Amino acid sequence: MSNFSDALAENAEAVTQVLGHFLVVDDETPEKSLTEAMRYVVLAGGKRIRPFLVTASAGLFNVSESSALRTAAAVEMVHCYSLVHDDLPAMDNDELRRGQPTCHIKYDEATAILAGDALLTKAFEILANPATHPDPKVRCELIEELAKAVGEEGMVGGQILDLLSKQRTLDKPEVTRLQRMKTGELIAVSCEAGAILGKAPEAVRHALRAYAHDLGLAFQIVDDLLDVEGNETDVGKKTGKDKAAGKATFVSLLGIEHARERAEMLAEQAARHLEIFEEKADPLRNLAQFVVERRS
Ligand code: GRG
Repeated sequence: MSNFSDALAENAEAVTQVLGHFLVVDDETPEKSLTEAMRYVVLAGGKRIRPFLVTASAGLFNVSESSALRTAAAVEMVHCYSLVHDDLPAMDNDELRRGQPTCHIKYDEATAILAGDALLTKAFEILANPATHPDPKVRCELIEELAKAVGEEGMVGGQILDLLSKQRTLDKPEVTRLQRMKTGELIAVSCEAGAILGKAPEAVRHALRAYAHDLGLAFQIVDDLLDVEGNETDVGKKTGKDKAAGKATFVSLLGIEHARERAEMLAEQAARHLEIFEEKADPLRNLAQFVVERRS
């Protein structure tokens, strides 16, 4: 796994550089505190799993490095926006994220809301720019698919279901649907982005979607396990929250042991969808293994 960790770290570094390049603080402007907050959020580390999915899937289709990294940076901006808004007092009210104070604690609530808004819109600005891909149809498709993945049918819809779940205990199909929307759809579009950039045929995209579907669920089950078994220092955020909030999770529904088995089974199943790509898909196979072995 150490070779994979190096590959993940190398990709994270490349994406971080691109993110930094998109967010330049202009000391001459009074609105510079907004850009500072955006930089604080996106340059704070994180595993950069979604950007890795974009560049690894783009690698299957000989997409240019610049197209892949710009798209990866856009996806990471959307992910970071969701973390900032999720941490707000009106949502999860968290003070720690990626091992440092959340955006509203470091700055203030209004700045955190605006930094999240500006990261979301910046992501679409990047995707719409011809430097991301010369073909406008490809850019439109990226924009459409990302918008669907993170809007009411995807992440934001999943977030409202999550907030509502505090009022009523959900069953397994309901938790699965919620998590698929809340975290799975962004993971899926990250995988599909490489195929969109590479104008890949539908059969190939179908295989990537199937991989992403299983990977997303495995990722969420491990997230639930980390909330129970992990500690704040390793995980970089408060743990034990799901139980305290009385929320149904894969762990509360399946138990720790079965939840871990399910995550491992899903990661293996995810890897099997990649057979058509042969060894070219090894980075995606390794990522599936990493997702179930992660400790943060
Ligand atoms: C507020 C619009 C809105 C959406 C929030 C995704 C989400 C919906 C909230 C994030 C809160 C959370 C802990 C979700 C569980 C899964 C998840 C997305 C974990 C964080 O992702 P990682 O582990 O984080 O990839 P890093 O920091 O490594 O990028």
